[in-house]
Amino acid sequence: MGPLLERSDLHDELRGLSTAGLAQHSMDSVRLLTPVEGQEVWAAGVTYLRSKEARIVESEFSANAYDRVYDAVRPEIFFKSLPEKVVSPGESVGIRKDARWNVPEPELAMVINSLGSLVGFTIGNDMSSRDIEGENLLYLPQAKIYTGSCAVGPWIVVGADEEEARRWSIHLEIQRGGKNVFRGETAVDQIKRKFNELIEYLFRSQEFPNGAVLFTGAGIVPDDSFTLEAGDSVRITVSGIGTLENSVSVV
Ligand code: DO4
Ligand code: MG
Repeated sequence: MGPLLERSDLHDELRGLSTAGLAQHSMDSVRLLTPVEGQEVWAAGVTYLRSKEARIVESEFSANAYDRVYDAVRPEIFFKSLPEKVVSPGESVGIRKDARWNVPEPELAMVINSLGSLVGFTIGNDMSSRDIEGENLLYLPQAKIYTGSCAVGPWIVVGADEEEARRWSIHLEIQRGGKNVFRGETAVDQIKRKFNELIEYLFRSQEFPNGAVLFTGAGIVPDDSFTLEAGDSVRITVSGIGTLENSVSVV
Protein backbone atom coordinates (compact mmCIF):
# COMPACT_ATOMS: atom_id res chain seq x y z
CA MET A 1 0.00 0.00 0.00
CA GLY A 2 1.27 3.50 -0.80
CA PRO A 3 2.10 6.17 1.77
CA LEU A 4 -0.62 8.26 3.40
CA LEU A 5 -0.91 11.91 2.48
CA GLU A 6 -2.04 14.54 4.94
CA ARG A 7 -4.59 16.89 3.42
CA SER A 8 -2.29 19.91 3.53
CA ASP A 9 0.50 17.85 1.92
CA LEU A 10 -1.92 16.85 -0.81
CA HIS A 11 -2.88 20.40 -1.57
CA ASP A 12 0.77 21.36 -2.01
CA GLU A 13 1.62 18.19 -3.92
CA LEU A 14 -1.07 18.83 -6.50
CA ARG A 15 -0.02 22.45 -6.92
CA GLY A 16 3.58 21.29 -7.28
CA LEU A 17 4.66 23.17 -4.12
CA SER A 18 5.53 20.37 -1.73
CA THR A 19 8.89 20.62 -0.03
CA ALA A 20 8.09 18.74 3.15
CA GLY A 21 7.82 15.17 1.84
CA LEU A 22 5.09 12.81 2.96
CA ALA A 23 4.13 12.33 6.60
CA GLN A 24 3.18 8.84 7.80
CA HIS A 25 0.85 7.94 10.68
CA SER A 26 -0.34 4.71 12.22
CA MET A 27 -3.88 3.91 11.15
CA ASP A 28 -5.33 3.53 14.65
CA SER A 29 -4.16 7.00 15.69
CA VAL A 30 -6.15 8.92 13.09
CA ARG A 31 -9.70 9.53 11.92
CA LEU A 32 -9.50 9.66 8.17
CA LEU A 33 -10.85 12.70 6.37
CA THR A 34 -11.41 12.63 2.66
CA PRO A 35 -8.11 13.20 0.84
CA VAL A 36 -9.82 15.90 -1.25
CA GLU A 37 -8.89 19.33 0.05
CA GLY A 38 -9.07 21.93 -2.70
CA GLN A 39 -9.84 19.83 -5.75
CA GLU A 40 -13.08 19.86 -7.72
CA VAL A 41 -14.47 16.38 -8.29
CA TRP A 42 -15.57 15.45 -11.80
CA ALA A 43 -16.91 12.15 -13.10
CA ALA A 44 -16.79 10.24 -16.36
CA GLY A 45 -19.89 8.27 -17.31
CA VAL A 46 -20.93 5.33 -19.46
CA THR A 47 -17.37 4.01 -19.59
CA TYR A 48 -18.41 0.39 -18.85
CA LEU A 49 -20.75 -1.67 -21.04
CA ARG A 50 -22.75 -2.52 -17.88
CA SER A 51 -23.35 1.18 -17.21
CA LYS A 52 -24.58 1.78 -20.73
CA GLU A 53 -26.94 -1.22 -20.64
CA ALA A 54 -28.40 -0.37 -17.22
CA ARG A 55 -29.08 3.22 -18.22
CA ILE A 56 -30.75 2.23 -21.48
CA VAL A 57 -33.11 0.00 -19.46
CA GLU A 58 -33.83 2.70 -16.86
CA SER A 59 -34.67 5.35 -19.43
CA GLU A 60 -36.60 4.86 -22.62
CA PHE A 61 -36.45 8.63 -22.99
CA SER A 62 -32.64 8.87 -22.99
CA ALA A 63 -31.64 5.41 -24.27
CA ASN A 64 -30.30 6.75 -27.53
CA ALA A 65 -28.05 9.26 -25.74
CA TYR A 66 -26.40 6.57 -23.59
CA ASP A 67 -25.97 4.30 -26.58
CA ARG A 68 -24.32 7.06 -28.60
CA VAL A 69 -22.00 8.41 -25.90
CA TYR A 70 -20.52 4.96 -25.21
CA ASP A 71 -19.08 4.89 -28.75
CA ALA A 72 -18.61 8.61 -29.32
CA VAL A 73 -15.17 10.19 -29.56
CA ARG A 74 -15.97 12.69 -26.79
CA PRO A 75 -16.60 10.99 -23.42
CA GLU A 76 -19.31 11.97 -20.99
CA ILE A 77 -17.70 14.02 -18.20
CA PHE A 78 -19.75 15.89 -15.65
CA PHE A 79 -19.14 18.04 -12.59
CA LYS A 80 -19.71 16.07 -9.40
CA SER A 81 -18.71 18.04 -6.30
CA LEU A 82 -17.03 21.04 -4.80
CA PRO A 83 -14.18 19.90 -2.55
CA GLU A 84 -15.81 21.17 0.64
CA LYS A 85 -18.91 19.06 0.00
CA VAL A 86 -17.07 15.74 -0.37
CA VAL A 87 -18.02 13.13 2.26
CA SER A 88 -15.19 11.52 4.25
CA PRO A 89 -14.83 7.80 5.05
CA GLY A 90 -17.15 6.81 7.89
CA GLU A 91 -19.54 9.72 7.32
CA SER A 92 -23.01 9.41 5.78
CA VAL A 93 -23.67 9.61 2.08
CA GLY A 94 -27.10 10.91 1.13
CA ILE A 95 -30.19 9.62 -0.62
CA ARG A 96 -32.60 12.32 -1.76
CA LYS A 97 -35.94 12.50 0.00
CA ASP A 98 -37.65 13.17 -3.34
CA ALA A 99 -36.16 10.10 -5.05
CA ARG A 100 -37.41 6.52 -4.80
CA TRP A 101 -34.57 4.65 -6.56
CA ASN A 102 -31.12 5.37 -5.16
CA VAL A 103 -27.85 3.54 -5.68
CA PRO A 104 -24.16 3.94 -4.95
CA GLU A 105 -21.78 3.96 -7.90
CA PRO A 106 -18.42 2.46 -6.88
CA GLU A 107 -15.69 4.01 -9.00
CA LEU A 108 -11.94 4.13 -9.32
CA ALA A 109 -10.98 7.81 -8.99
CA MET A 110 -7.93 9.42 -10.55
CA VAL A 111 -6.05 12.17 -8.74
CA ILE A 112 -4.59 14.61 -11.24
CA ASN A 113 -2.22 17.53 -10.68
CA SER A 114 -2.55 21.04 -12.09
CA LEU A 115 -0.51 20.06 -15.16
CA GLY A 116 -2.96 17.32 -16.04
CA SER A 117 -0.69 14.45 -14.94
CA LEU A 118 -2.08 11.43 -13.15
CA VAL A 119 -0.47 11.33 -9.69
CA GLY A 120 -2.53 8.76 -7.81
CA PHE A 121 -5.71 6.79 -7.33
CA THR A 122 -8.44 6.75 -4.72
CA ILE A 123 -12.01 5.46 -4.46
CA GLY A 124 -15.17 7.40 -5.28
CA ASN A 125 -18.85 6.86 -4.60
CA ASP A 126 -20.92 8.64 -7.25
CA MET A 127 -24.28 8.41 -5.43
CA SER A 128 -27.13 8.56 -7.94
CA SER A 129 -30.92 8.79 -8.02
CA ARG A 130 -31.79 6.46 -10.88
CA ASP A 131 -35.45 7.43 -11.13
CA ILE A 132 -34.62 11.12 -11.49
CA GLU A 133 -31.87 10.48 -14.06
CA GLY A 134 -34.10 7.99 -15.91
CA GLU A 135 -37.03 10.38 -16.18
CA ASN A 136 -35.08 12.87 -18.25
CA LEU A 137 -31.35 13.20 -18.95
CA LEU A 138 -31.63 16.94 -18.33
CA TYR A 139 -32.24 16.04 -14.67
CA LEU A 140 -28.76 14.50 -14.40
CA PRO A 141 -27.37 17.28 -12.14
CA GLN A 142 -30.25 16.76 -9.68
CA ALA A 143 -29.74 12.99 -9.75
CA LYS A 144 -26.02 13.33 -9.14
CA ILE A 145 -25.29 16.54 -7.21
CA TYR A 146 -26.93 17.04 -3.84
CA THR A 147 -25.91 16.92 -0.17
CA GLY A 148 -23.83 13.81 0.55
CA SER A 149 -23.80 12.60 -3.06
CA CYS A 150 -20.02 12.31 -3.36
CA ALA A 151 -17.69 10.34 -1.09
CA VAL A 152 -13.96 10.00 -1.70
CA GLY A 153 -11.30 8.06 0.23
CA PRO A 154 -9.93 6.42 2.24
CA TRP A 155 -6.56 7.67 0.96
CA ILE A 156 -4.57 8.20 -2.22
CA VAL A 157 -2.28 5.51 -3.57
CA VAL A 158 0.62 7.07 -5.43
CA GLY A 159 3.09 5.44 -7.78
CA ALA A 160 0.71 3.17 -9.71
CA ASP A 161 0.15 3.77 -13.40
CA GLU A 162 -2.78 2.84 -15.65
CA GLU A 163 -1.28 -0.53 -16.54
CA GLU A 164 -1.13 -1.50 -12.86
CA ALA A 165 -4.57 -0.06 -12.03
CA ARG A 166 -6.11 -2.08 -14.84
CA ARG A 167 -5.16 -5.24 -12.94
CA TRP A 168 -7.29 -4.16 -9.95
CA SER A 169 -10.85 -5.25 -9.19
CA ILE A 170 -13.70 -3.25 -7.66
CA HIS A 171 -16.13 -4.77 -5.13
CA LEU A 172 -19.35 -3.32 -3.80
CA GLU A 173 -21.05 -4.66 -0.68
CA ILE A 174 -24.20 -3.20 0.85
CA GLN A 175 -25.30 -4.20 4.34
CA ARG A 176 -28.69 -3.66 5.97
CA GLY A 177 -29.31 -4.52 9.60
CA GLY A 178 -26.08 -6.53 9.69
CA LYS A 179 -27.03 -8.60 6.63
CA ASN A 180 -25.62 -8.44 3.15
CA VAL A 181 -28.26 -7.19 0.70
CA PHE A 182 -26.03 -6.68 -2.33
CA ARG A 183 -22.64 -7.85 -3.47
CA GLY A 184 -21.07 -7.16 -6.87
CA GLU A 185 -17.69 -7.09 -8.53
CA THR A 186 -16.07 -5.75 -11.69
CA ALA A 187 -12.59 -5.31 -13.12
CA VAL A 188 -10.96 -1.94 -13.75
CA ASP A 189 -9.84 -3.30 -17.11
CA GLN A 190 -13.50 -3.23 -18.24
CA ILE A 191 -13.22 0.57 -18.55
CA LYS A 192 -13.52 1.26 -22.24
CA ARG A 193 -11.56 4.49 -22.46
CA LYS A 194 -7.88 5.12 -21.77
CA PHE A 195 -7.26 7.11 -18.58
CA ASN A 196 -5.29 9.79 -20.44
CA GLU A 197 -8.16 10.25 -22.86
CA LEU A 198 -10.50 11.07 -19.94
CA ILE A 199 -7.94 13.41 -18.37
CA GLU A 200 -7.25 15.15 -21.66
CA TYR A 201 -10.95 15.92 -22.17
CA LEU A 202 -11.33 17.17 -18.58
CA PHE A 203 -8.43 19.57 -19.02
CA ARG A 204 -9.57 20.86 -22.44
CA SER A 205 -10.26 24.58 -22.19
CA GLN A 206 -10.25 24.36 -18.42
CA GLU A 207 -7.66 24.99 -15.70
CA PHE A 208 -7.43 23.28 -12.33
CA PRO A 209 -4.88 25.25 -10.26
CA ASN A 210 -5.26 22.79 -7.36
CA GLY A 211 -5.53 19.69 -9.52
CA ALA A 212 -8.70 17.63 -9.78
CA VAL A 213 -10.24 14.28 -8.95
CA LEU A 214 -11.88 12.39 -11.82
CA PHE A 215 -14.13 9.36 -11.27
CA THR A 216 -13.80 6.77 -14.03
CA GLY A 217 -17.39 5.47 -14.18
CA ALA A 218 -19.38 2.65 -12.64
CA GLY A 219 -19.25 -0.98 -13.74
CA ILE A 220 -21.39 -2.43 -10.95
CA VAL A 221 -25.09 -1.66 -11.06
CA PRO A 222 -27.43 -3.43 -8.59
CA ASP A 223 -30.55 -5.13 -9.98
CA ASP A 224 -33.39 -2.81 -10.90
CA SER A 225 -35.37 -3.94 -7.84
CA PHE A 226 -32.67 -2.65 -5.49
CA THR A 227 -32.71 0.74 -3.80
CA LEU A 228 -30.70 2.02 -0.86
CA GLU A 229 -32.36 2.71 2.50
CA ALA A 230 -31.40 4.95 5.39
CA GLY A 231 -29.09 3.06 7.75
CA ASP A 232 -27.52 0.92 5.01
CA SER A 233 -23.78 0.62 4.95
CA VAL A 234 -21.94 0.88 1.60
CA ARG A 235 -18.48 -0.69 1.31
CA ILE A 236 -16.46 -0.11 -1.85
CA THR A 237 -13.17 -1.97 -2.14
CA VAL A 238 -10.61 -1.48 -4.89
CA SER A 239 -8.01 -4.24 -4.67
CA GLY A 240 -4.99 -1.95 -5.12
CA ILE A 241 -6.25 0.76 -2.78
CA GLY A 242 -8.41 -0.29 0.18
CA THR A 243 -12.02 0.21 1.30
CA LEU A 244 -14.26 3.27 1.39
CA GLU A 245 -17.15 2.72 3.79
CA ASN A 246 -20.09 5.05 4.43
CA SER A 247 -23.49 4.79 6.05
CA VAL A 248 -26.58 6.11 4.25
CA SER A 249 -28.99 8.79 5.40
CA VAL A 250 -31.90 10.67 3.82
CA VAL A 251 -31.18 14.28 2.85
O1 DO4 B 1 -24.87 9.27 -17.77
C1 DO4 B 1 -25.04 9.30 -16.63
C2 DO4 B 1 -24.06 9.05 -15.56
C3 DO4 B 1 -23.11 7.94 -15.86
C4 DO4 B 1 -22.29 7.53 -14.69
O2 DO4 B 1 -22.25 8.17 -13.65
C5 DO4 B 1 -21.48 6.29 -14.77
O3 DO4 B 1 -21.50 5.59 -15.79
O4 DO4 B 1 -20.79 5.99 -13.80
MG1 MG C 1 -20.97 7.26 -12.09
